[in-house]
Order: sequence, then C-alpha cells, then structure tokens
Amino acid sequence: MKWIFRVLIPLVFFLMLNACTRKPVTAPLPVQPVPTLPQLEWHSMEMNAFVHFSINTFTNKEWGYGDESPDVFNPSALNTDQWANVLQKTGFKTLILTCKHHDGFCLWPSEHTNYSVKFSKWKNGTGDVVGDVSASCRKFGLRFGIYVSPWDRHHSEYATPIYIIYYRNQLKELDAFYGPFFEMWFDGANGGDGYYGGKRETRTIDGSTYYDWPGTIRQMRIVEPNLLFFSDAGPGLRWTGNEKGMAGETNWNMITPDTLYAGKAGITDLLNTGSENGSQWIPAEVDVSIRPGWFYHPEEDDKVKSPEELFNLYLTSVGRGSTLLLNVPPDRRGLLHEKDVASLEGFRKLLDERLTKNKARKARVKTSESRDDHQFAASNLVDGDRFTYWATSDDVKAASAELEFDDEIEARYILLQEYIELGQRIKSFSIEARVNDEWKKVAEGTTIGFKRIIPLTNVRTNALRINILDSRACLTLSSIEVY
Ligand code: FUL
Repeated sequence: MKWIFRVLIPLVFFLMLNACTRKPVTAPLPVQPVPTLPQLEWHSMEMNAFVHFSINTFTNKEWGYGDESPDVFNPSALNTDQWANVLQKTGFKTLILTCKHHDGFCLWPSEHTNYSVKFSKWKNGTGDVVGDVSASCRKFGLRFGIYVSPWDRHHSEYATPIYIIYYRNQLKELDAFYGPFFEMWFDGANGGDGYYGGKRETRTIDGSTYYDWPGTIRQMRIVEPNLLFFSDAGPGLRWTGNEKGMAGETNWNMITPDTLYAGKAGITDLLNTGSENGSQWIPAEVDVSIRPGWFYHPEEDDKVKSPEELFNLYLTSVGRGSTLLLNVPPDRRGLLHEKDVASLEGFRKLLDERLTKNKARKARVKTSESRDDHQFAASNLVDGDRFTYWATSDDVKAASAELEFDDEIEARYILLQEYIELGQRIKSFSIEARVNDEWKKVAEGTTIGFKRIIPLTNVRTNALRINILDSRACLTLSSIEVY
C-alpha cells in the first residue's frame, strides 16, 4: 500500500501540475495579406483549360478585324461533351471559354447585338456554344469561366461610354443564363484599328480609366460574390507577364495594385514575380497555348506541344506556386483535334508516372526546431495532408527538416508546400542530400507558396535535408514530398 503514497500520488500530482502550468501552444498568427476562400480553391485546382474558339477558327486568323460575316462561323460537328470529357479525364478542373474575342462575335445569342451565332448559318441561327459548354461542364464536373474581350473591333460605339453599358449588359446576360462562373477573364489587349460599325479606323482608349473596372466588378459581385476576376491588376488573379507558361522563379502571390491596370506597359517583370511586401493577395495565373497560336490553325497540327513539353510547363507554373491555364483550341469541326488529345493523354500519363508515388511518406522526419511536438510537429510534413503543417516558434525564421529513408532512393522531384492560409512566408531555401555520409547541396530556390516542385538530377541518397534559410515570419510548411 505504501507505494501508492510514495509513488502514485506524487506522480499524479506532478502530472496535474504540469498540465496546468504548460503554456498552451497557439497557432502562428497570419502574415497579411492572406488568400480569400475562392482564391484558395483556385490554388488547389492547379490545372485549368482555356478554350479559344470563334470566327478566327474559320478565317485562320488570331485577331479578327470585326467585319467578318457571322456565316463564317459554321462548325461541322461541334461536340462540347468531347471537350469537357477529354479535359476532365486528363486532370483539368475548369474550362474558360472565349465567349467573345476581340472581333466582337458572340458565341451565344445575345439580345444586345446582331453579331452572334444567332445570325450565322450554323444550325440556322439556333445554336448556342456558351449554352452547350456550360451544360457539358456541369455534366463532366468542370467549373465554368468566361473570357469576354473588353476590346471590341466590331462595335460602332467602342471607345465611347455607350460601349461600357453594352459590355456590362453582356456580362450580366451571360451570368443570368449560363452562370454561376468561377472566373471572369479580362484581357489586357486594348484599342487599335478595327471595323467599328463600318468606320474602319483606329481608336485608342485610356486603359487606366475607360472601362471603369471597379464599377464593372461591383456590378458583378452583387450577383456573384465569389467570382474571381482575372486581369493584369487583379483583383482576384493577375497575369504572369508572359504567354510562354513561365511563372517567376521567385513568385510572390502578393502585389500592390495601386497603379496597375490591364494593358499598362512596362509591368511584366513585376507581374511575373509579384512583390514580397505587396498589399494584396493576387496570385499569378499562367496562360499558355498547347499550339503556337491561341486559335486553331491546320498548319499547326504538327506543332502541338508534346507531353514532355506540357510536363515542363506544369513544372514552370504549378511547380512555381501558380496554376496552369492551358489553351486547347477546337478545330473547324468543333472538336479538340486528335493531336491535341493525344498530347493531353500523354501528359496525364507523365504526371501519374512521375508525381504520384511519394517516397517521403515512409521517411523518418525530424526538424531543427518546432513550435511543439503535437499540433505543429515535424510529422505533419509527411502525413500526406496539406491542412496539417509544421510550424516553428514565433522568432524562428530559419530551420531545417531532415528526412531519413530505410534504403537508398532516387530523388527526381522534391515538392514543398506552405500553409498559405496563414500567408506566404518563405524567401529562400536549399536542399541537401547525404551521399557517402556527407551532405551535398543539390538545389536552392527562393519562394515556395502553395506548391514548389524542384527537379533534381542524379540524386541517389538515403537522407534529404530541406533548409529554410529566410522567411517573412515563423515557418508554416505543410508538405515535403519526394518522387
Ligand atoms: C491576348 C489576346 O490578344 C490573345 O488573342 C489571347 O486571347 C490571349 C489569351 O490574350 O491578350
């Protein structure tokens, strides 16, 4: 009985005292700005499809002048289910359609113009591409987004205030009939020569004021509060500054949009990298075409990007903390061309072969510092759950995580993720591999963000070390994956 008094009671007392005096570990405070919920969803979509299809598909042009007859638009076998099926199977989560390109031709029977499918020979004017695409997206589980060119080379009132009323009416009409949309894509190409109701002249606008974007966005937000607006300046998503599929090696999701507007000259570098101290969360979206042109041209059938090229684009977009907006333009039949479909399927295969068997799941992991050993422990890094994360103490802005494997592995890709719900933090990192008992640097980089994929060459090792060298605040890293 004595042992109860000597051992058990003191032990229980000690444990209770310990529990009462232990400082509760709180989560790190967010570092502003942080993403909104629709932006977070957008980050996790990763791959979105762009579809350029219109008059240009039939005239073999990239920019229609605005004087082409509506009859030119006449797909022989349009099947939007084929588009959505292929895109969904190969991993795309959304589809953004050029409902109206710069030539002003509308792919839906708009009541605000007679320059639309309603006035074409196609299906005797009863066809509706936007309606078909919206139904196919629903059927195949893709979210739907729209591109409606602000620049309109057909409209007689373009460059006057009357056109802005027309433009806004069209956005409202599209939303009423085919919404809800997840994204509206506002192109930066603006002003120049065109048909303009027969005047055939050059019209310039002041891109910083003409469209009154805040007014348009306010109007759309009333009906669709979660809509993401893409333009050079956001406010939802920004352009990445090039059409080559390259997000910045350094890619901050933040930017200060004060003086930015769509089409402003000299801002491409800033758009590409964003800024560490940017005032708003406006991540870069990487738009690029599977072919040299945005629209289908038969002479480009042999220039469709290969699966390997698409995989590289995935690395320079998704792998740099952005999303890929890949354009796949239907042909004159109204189908995704066999060559494009084959490339997309090959790309899917490469993604599955190269980025699905995560070797880090079996690794033992330890970190140089940790906020605590439970909620923010090192093990969160390899549990396959993006929503758990390893965090360091408030004042620790540099720390490392070591992964130890039972056997030697080949590491070709390291994938890192920050818990961006609390803001983007990491400024620089390096990766080391232990080879013959010596640590050797195999890669280095700057930002991480939602996802960073670092390709490695010839790395065989039984241990890896990720060193976070500098950060805006304490670390909140959610995943380390190794392929
Ligand atoms: C550009 C346009 O001028 C191209 O035709 C294409 O639509 C591309 C996505 O954006 O600004």
